[in-house]
Amino acid sequence: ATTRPALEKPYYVTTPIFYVNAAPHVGHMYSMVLADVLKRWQTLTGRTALLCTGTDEHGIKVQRAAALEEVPPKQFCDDNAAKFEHLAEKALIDHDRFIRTTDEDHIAAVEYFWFLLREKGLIYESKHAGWYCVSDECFYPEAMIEKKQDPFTGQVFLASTETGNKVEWIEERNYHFRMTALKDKLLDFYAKNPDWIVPVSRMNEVVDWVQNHLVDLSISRPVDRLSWGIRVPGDHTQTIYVWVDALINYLTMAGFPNWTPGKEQDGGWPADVHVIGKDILRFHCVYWPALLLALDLPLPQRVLSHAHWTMDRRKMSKSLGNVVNPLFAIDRWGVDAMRFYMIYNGGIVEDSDYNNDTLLGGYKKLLQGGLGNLTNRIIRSKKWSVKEAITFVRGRGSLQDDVKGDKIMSNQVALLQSLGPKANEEMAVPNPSAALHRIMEVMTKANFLVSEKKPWELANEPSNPDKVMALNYSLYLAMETLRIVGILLQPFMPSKAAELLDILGVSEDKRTFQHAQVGADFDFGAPFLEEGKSAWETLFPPVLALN
Ligand code: ME8
Repeated sequence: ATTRPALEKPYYVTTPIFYVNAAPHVGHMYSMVLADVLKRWQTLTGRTALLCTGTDEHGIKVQRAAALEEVPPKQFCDDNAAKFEHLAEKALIDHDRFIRTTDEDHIAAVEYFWFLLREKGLIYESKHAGWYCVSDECFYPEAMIEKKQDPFTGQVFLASTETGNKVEWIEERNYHFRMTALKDKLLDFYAKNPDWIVPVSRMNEVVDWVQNHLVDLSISRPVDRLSWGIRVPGDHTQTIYVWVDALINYLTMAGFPNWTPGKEQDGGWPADVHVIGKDILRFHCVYWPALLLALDLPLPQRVLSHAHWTMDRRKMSKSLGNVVNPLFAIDRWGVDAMRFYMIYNGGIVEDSDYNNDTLLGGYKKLLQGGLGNLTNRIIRSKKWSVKEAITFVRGRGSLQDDVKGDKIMSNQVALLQSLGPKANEEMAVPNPSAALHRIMEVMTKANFLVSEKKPWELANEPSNPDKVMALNYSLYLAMETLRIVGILLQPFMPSKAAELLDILGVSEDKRTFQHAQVGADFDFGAPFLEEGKSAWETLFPPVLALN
């Protein structure tokens, strides 16, 4: 990392900005944690990285939610944005900005973006009639509308076939973005960048939409319908469509309109990854690139479109109310265990059902019984000194040769040597879940190694040189595993990984990706203890099962 050019563009990752019509749930936390893990991984490798999260505050949905509570919209937004910001803090999201679409610089960026679109002749005024869904904040074509019946009231209503949310018929004059003019450019871009969307399977949906459903986009609403939004520059009878407003947040963070191509190292645009849920794929993979292409701005490098958390197999959503409060979950399980669960079990391709038993099972097996147990077994024993084992191995300087004849040990060395590079490849996809699974597998193997080698028996024969060798090497490999795994877990479980590295006595400046290699550090092994303490706290204490 030290060899990177000084002016390299910072890595820039984003989350969606969330509607403030209701409080956050674990689905929102999932996007935040995914983005955070990506950012922290880059930081670990020595790259400057930026993360932006925030709230989407304009639009009919928020306007109505505020009216329902009889609170002025700005105050309603302040109250709810604070909840998302609080979640970001509690979830240890290392964000560089919490952006709000009511921020002044964002409003200026949106107005300027509009101005440029108009300059290019890509905005025109016309009558618009169609089915609008307030919940999804978008129009749906006739072919995507169906009749539905409310199971409680029996009332029949028209809804989107895609989301099941209610639509209403709207006829009005408004401004349109000539998106159809970008059709060929979009299709050409997709063809040239088949891995732009992760998972790749989602690309088909996007291409299909552009090929078969692309129409010009209605990008404003009359003020008497939508007053809570940014006014159209030069026409204050119209308000800018909330999705156009919202998407531009990614550029605001990068300094637009002061940001221009060539200033990549300043603001970070183009984003390296937009983390989104699959529910907003079309907005990010059709509308957003169309808007950027319209202004000849570079497109984001990649879109990570993750699957959903469900409750009893139904999408967790604010409108259904079947949500888990992430703050309660963090209080109950601890933030690191919660982050671990979300990444380890959360889906990118397939939805995951949120389940406390699964969470608790993983905690017990992998964290308490796996990582915590390995730490205890090796570090707490009075039968040996891990520091001495490390010094012993360092003195011999022939790790590869010494373990050559031992399958379990040489396997562990090989696994440790490839762990960093392989996890790095998976993070580049990005597939944090795969990286985390791999890290945990290597940890599990070390527990197996300890069970097989039985250092507690080897320690009984200090005069047998073979046993002494085996004792020192098994302790060393267990310690190396903990050290390397501890370093690589930092992006996933920032506070527990730091605790683990403290217990191992790994100094602060030796916790980088470059140190996650066999033999990169021989100076660790004596725990850093808080003043006045003679032993460290258990890394993963038992948690009560409340079920
Ligand atoms: O769509 N599982 O905001 P939103 C996983 N303001 N992730 C989930 C989820 C679930 N059950 N439910 C929500 C908006 N999410 C717009 C975005 S961006 C320029 C504007 C996450 O509050 C997921 O990331 O409805 C999803 O895409 C996002 O929250 C939708 O949040």
